Amino acid sequence: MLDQLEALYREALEALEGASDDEALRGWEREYIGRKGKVTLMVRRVGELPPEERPAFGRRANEIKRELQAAFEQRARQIEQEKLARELESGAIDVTLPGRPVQVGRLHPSTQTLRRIYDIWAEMGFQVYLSRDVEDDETNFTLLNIPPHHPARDMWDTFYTTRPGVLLRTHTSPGQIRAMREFAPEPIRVILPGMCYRYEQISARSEIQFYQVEGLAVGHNIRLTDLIGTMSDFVRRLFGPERKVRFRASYFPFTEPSLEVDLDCILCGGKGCSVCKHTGWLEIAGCGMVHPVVLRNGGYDPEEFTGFAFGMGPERITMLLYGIDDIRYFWGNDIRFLEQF
Ligand code: FA5
Repeated sequence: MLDQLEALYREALEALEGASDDEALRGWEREYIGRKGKVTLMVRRVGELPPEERPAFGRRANEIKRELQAAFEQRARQIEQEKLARELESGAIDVTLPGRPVQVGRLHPSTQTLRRIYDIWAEMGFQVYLSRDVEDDETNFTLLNIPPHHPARDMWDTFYTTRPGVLLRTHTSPGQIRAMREFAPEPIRVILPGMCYRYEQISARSEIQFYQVEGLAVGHNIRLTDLIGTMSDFVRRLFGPERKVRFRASYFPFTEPSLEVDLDCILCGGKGCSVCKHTGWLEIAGCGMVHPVVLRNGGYDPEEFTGFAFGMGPERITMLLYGIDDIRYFWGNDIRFLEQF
């Protein structure tokens, strides 16, 4: 029966050569490899063979089926091209017609904002340092001066993994420790962008995953005025020179003193609207002077070194830049939203 199969295979290949149009091709498909085709029926007869011959027959049958299918597809492409060539020669195809527009992809709005932020900090001498998304409890909290049971841990609702002490970072600040430990005692100036995760109630302003861009400068004689000047400069470079910037006292366990940076509301110009909750100001970043405990945990002597750090949210910044009123659009995968950027 194997011989019969081989003969049928050769016959099928020859017949395929002779098929010169779509109709003949479909006829060939039915006759040989269709559900009731000759090859299919012969393959089904495997049960008539003595058991020891079946595996070899089955293997060869599968090969032949694959090869005939491939030969069929190749012949179909050939016939299509021949048809096209004939149409071109006879002038039935108008090659001067404009082509169909090609759909072009684009960058996600968060990526666009991140790149603007990188460019501005690069102009100010900050390098990008990438830290990890999956962190340990110690680096995410303890080394940042947030020991277990410190009430400040309430500020970050955390996604813990099933492995004790391993979590998804709630902010990019643990990257400060990793960068310091890599570079100490050299002065550093880095930004640390990355995705953060918080087990929060999703709302128009809060997502459970969002980007942050952290910044860290450590060196000699870095003062609070350097932080204020640098942040003001950044805000004006991103939002325009006419913007007003305000600093408010705040609290973060890993900075002392701590500040929050506000921008006069882009939408209402400071008069008060629903976006700025009628205050005329929008918060865009947290910042402060690196706490001596954190400097020491990073490998710097706080008697000799000082530094500043900041953290900002690119999605919130994108919302301000484009007047987007709901953060849920960012990861909702609605192409109508994404196409606008
Ligand atoms: C922090 O996470 C601090 N680590 C920032 C910091 C770094 C302060 C260094 C001082 C020194 P905060 O929780 O405020 O702070 O978050 C910082 C920014 O992340 C916010 O201003 C906001 O833009 C963004 N952000 C925070 N939570 C969310 C959320 N749920 N959805 C979207 N963006 C968020």
